Amino acid sequence: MSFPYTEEMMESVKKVEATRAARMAAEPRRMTAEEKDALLEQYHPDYNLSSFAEIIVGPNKGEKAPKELVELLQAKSRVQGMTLDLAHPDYDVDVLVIGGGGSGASAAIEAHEAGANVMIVTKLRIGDANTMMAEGGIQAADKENDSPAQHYLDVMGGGHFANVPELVEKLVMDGPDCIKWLNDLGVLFDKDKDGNMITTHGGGTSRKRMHAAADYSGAEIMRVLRDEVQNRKIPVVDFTSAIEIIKDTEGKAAGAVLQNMETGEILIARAKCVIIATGGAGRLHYQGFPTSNHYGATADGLVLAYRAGARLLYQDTLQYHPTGVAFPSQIYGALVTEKVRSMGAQFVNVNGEAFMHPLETRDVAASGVIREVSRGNGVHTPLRDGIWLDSPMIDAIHGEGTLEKRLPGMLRMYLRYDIDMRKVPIVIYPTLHYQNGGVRVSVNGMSDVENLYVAGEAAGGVHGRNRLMGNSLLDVIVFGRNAGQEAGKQFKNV
Ligand code: MEZ
Repeated sequence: MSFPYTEEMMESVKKVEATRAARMAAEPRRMTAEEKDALLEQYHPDYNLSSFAEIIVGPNKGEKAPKELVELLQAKSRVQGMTLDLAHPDYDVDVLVIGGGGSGASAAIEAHEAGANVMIVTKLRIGDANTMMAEGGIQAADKENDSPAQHYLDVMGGGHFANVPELVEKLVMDGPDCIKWLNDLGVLFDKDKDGNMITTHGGGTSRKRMHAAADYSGAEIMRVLRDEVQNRKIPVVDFTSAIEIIKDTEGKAAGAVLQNMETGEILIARAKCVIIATGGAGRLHYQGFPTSNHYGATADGLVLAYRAGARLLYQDTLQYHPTGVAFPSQIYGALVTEKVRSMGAQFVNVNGEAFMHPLETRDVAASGVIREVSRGNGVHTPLRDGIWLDSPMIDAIHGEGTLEKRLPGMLRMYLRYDIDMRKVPIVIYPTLHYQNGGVRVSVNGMSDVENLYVAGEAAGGVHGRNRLMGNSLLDVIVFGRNAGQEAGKQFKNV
């Protein structure tokens, strides 16, 4: 196979191969604590929070939210000037779930379980969501050498202790039960020959607690949740966007104004409780970054909740996944799962130097990649300079056939462009991946507006200023279920 790499790139590949050979020849042993410290200093001697803040906030530094979001928040209401007949709604339900991804589906299932009359409304179709695109896995501390307390410390440390502690506690305490719930619903998690779940490390995690279904974990979870919604006959109104939250005379959420995306028709949904589960904002391409997000991730939940009177948290912090595709340009910005690094692939610069530990937290790793490229040590490709991710290392460490078995989606994605990641490294650069903040919620999932719940990426506080790998899928399931259960209880009292 001839790779579409330039001669210059192939020259650099030889240097990466030499680094790999030297690493494989070195006698494997654990590093001492002193060696680890020295290495960390060498990797990011001038790393500190404020230097990273400059990278993430960039030209908007000092503003509370990126300008793209400020514009959306200031946009005039789309229902102004329209006469709406709230007395004769088109839909009348106990619980209205806005959003058809992992958190919306989980919320709907639990509210239905509680006996509520539930409806999902989604501007695309159920499953058209970031959950579907999640690759690497879902974290939960359910192994003997692990504990929710250990998980808690990792999440707080990863989030720079800006996390809301009660939300983190809920996340980690409910984690093991969520894995069981998903497994019982039929998610085909990776298991060994004895039926035990296989778990791996992620950046910033002190234990192997990443549960996966190859490298299409989110798609597998979404498949099962969608089936469950269908089995329960929960109505789904698709291609219909929520454009305003309706509040009653006491200021409580009481439904939503909807708009059919195909016909433009305005519809009224009345509800005793509303759950916003519309995901994040990555598709706004803040600061012109490419994104790993699906095309519906346009901050809808933030805007809906804010206009209804809810508060937003940490709008100045976004997550750049360190490994987005930099080459080939046809898939620029697509996600290269962190699992590639969990399984041993190193970041290597154009000179063949492995300059950073592969399992740094994402904020450190993304800033490390940007810094290395800006120092002129990037791999030159036609679209943008990036960094090698030494994917052939995976088979070198774990044996031939491992990459094919554990990362089939990645392998296929690159083979389409004549790049065999088992044989040559791939070029990466950070891609806009996640909104760390979101709508402020209490531990029962309710926003500052009564009867308005927010779950999943639309809500903020769990991850502080930086999320760890696999905690988004967990957040989506834990807090989606939680909002559904709480709304289910609530509707009985309304
Ligand atoms: O949690 C994530 O964002 C995740 C697991 C992504 C990935 O690298 O696969």
